[in-house]
Amino acid sequence: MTATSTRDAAAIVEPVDGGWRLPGIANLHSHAFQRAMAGLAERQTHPEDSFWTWRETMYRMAGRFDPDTLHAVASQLYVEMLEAGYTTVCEFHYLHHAPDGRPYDDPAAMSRALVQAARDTGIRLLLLPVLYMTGGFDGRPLGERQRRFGHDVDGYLRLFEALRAEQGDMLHVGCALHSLRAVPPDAMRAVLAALPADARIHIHISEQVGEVQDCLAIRDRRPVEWLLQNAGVDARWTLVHATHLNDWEVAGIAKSGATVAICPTTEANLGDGLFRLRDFLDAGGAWGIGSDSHISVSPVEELRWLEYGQRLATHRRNIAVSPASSSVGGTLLAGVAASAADATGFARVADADAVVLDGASPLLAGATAADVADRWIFSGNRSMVRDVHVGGRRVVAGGVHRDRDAAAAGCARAMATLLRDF
Ligand code: NGQ
Ligand code: ZN
Repeated sequence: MTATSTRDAAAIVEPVDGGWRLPGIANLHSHAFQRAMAGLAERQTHPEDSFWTWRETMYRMAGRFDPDTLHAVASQLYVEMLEAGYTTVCEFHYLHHAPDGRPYDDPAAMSRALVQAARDTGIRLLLLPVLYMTGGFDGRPLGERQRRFGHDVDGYLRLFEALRAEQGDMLHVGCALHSLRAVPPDAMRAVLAALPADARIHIHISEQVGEVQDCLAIRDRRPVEWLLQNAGVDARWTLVHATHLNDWEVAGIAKSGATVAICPTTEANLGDGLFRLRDFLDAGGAWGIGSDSHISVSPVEELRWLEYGQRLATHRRNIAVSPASSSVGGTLLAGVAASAADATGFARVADADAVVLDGASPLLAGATAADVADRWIFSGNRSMVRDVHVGGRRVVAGGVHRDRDAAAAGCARAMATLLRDF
């Protein structure tokens, strides 16, 4: 375990003038475009609706974006993230090409739309261009609606390097492998070998039982087992979901130093299953949260449901605690703070990225540093976020982002296009 995660959680909550300062929260997993379909996949399309039928709706939405609409939807999303207390976002980006699969004149046009949205709104961005090559473990070619996601290894590395040239204080560029089903083993090895030593690597893994079964059938290993045995997983890696794990895999991820990006609201929405949180904490594993499909944009709700899922499954209370802290909120907040630097590549800058909760909120009346985290996470849905600072700049004041209205207007225009006959 890292030093931060064993520290008393109260130590990362500090009293400031009229409020309480917390570290800025890193959102470890985002597909910005999916914000446009939040609430639009909640009607039955099949008697046995599942992750896979949801994915069909998602592909329909994915097919409608261009750089302008992506910029508009991402800008609104990043405003919402900042107002909720996220100060860094890891964007797992695979809408690379035009809908027919042909690259844009600038092959990085869609990536640049995300970079611009992050710049405009003031959120820190780890951009993760995604390598996506095949439609399944059997190596089948991409389907028609997946074509805009695809690259060969050389084309991918050209995109990666073009984006990497733009890295700066507020923008890092890492590598995402979409999933084991979308990246053949030899391509994975070629890309990993070409990456700079400090590049972060994110991958979707073991989210669905069907994926575990296909991997066992074709690679004779479970997905996490295969990855740990074949990819040199270490602290530069973030494993997204890692829902279905056996004991060996729980211990193996923890020992590797990789971070697990748990996305509780999306995993609930898609019927994925529950992460083995208590076992992973006992193994000393590093973890953080992501809002993924953005059916909720709130670190409070992610952390609350991370804990509530465990309670519902075990019929117990107060699961996420540590030897250093009996506070669930404090343990959760310390957990996300501890993994942020490894997962995002941005070193923690003590005061530059911070969230100030409003000390005047009735829900914080009489609060102490020892109970602020619990009260923030477990007392409802009225936002307590007053100010948010990123890179030393205040981007949210009095709970409102400096460009809230402009972002909402731009998003409304984009949504009118995106939803036409959806
Ligand atoms: C994604 N989302 O890439 O957006 C995926 C769905 C897939 C989640 N896994 C597509 N939650 O996995 O093929
Ligand atoms: Zn995802």
